[in-house]
Amino acid sequence: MKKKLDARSITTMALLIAMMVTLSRVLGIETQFLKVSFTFVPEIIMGMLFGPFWTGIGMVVADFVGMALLPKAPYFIGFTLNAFITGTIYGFFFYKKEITWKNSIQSVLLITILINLILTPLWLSIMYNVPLDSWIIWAPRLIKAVVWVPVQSIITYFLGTVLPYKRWVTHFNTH
Ligand code: FOL
Repeated sequence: MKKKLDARSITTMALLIAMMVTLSRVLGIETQFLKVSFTFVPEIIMGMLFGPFWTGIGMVVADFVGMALLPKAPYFIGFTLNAFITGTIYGFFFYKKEITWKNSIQSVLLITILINLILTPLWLSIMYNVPLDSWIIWAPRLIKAVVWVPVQSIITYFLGTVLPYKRWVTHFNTH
């Protein structure tokens, strides 16, 4: 069920969106063919608090704001679609749920396969007009995937142990 956003939710969303933009476009590593950052942290928090639909929307807004303020490449709509799908996945796995090893690893694997190893190679190939079997698409991406699946799974799991998310869920439902 889609709930309407109240003032408090909009403020929290705005803060998380600002964190996404900063982590991905200021503190992240970006080359023409690969991005590495910790922007998944506010994305997962948004997923826990607001669910699939609003997290998808929030990540699309973060993509627009990031591209408007700190563009490092021409805009391409495929990455906006990635943002929406990724937000939907985090919401699906973490909305009002406890973070366990199982859902941490499952969410990371699904995003790595669907977004990082299927859709993004397709968008990069279209955007830069390089063949889909080019090493420039795959070499850095496969190395990142091997390192990043364990790194992101571990950080996600520990996020669940440090965040007072049960308190948040009641806050956001009762106010
Ligand atoms: N267009 C839009 N709309 N947003 C962007 O961020 C964007 N960025 C570029 C070009 N057009 C854009 C710059 N090039 C990746 C790498 C380079 C790149 C765009 C995307 C990439 O590897 N993206 C993966 C991983 C993202 C992550 O883990 O943060 C992806 O799933 O999108």
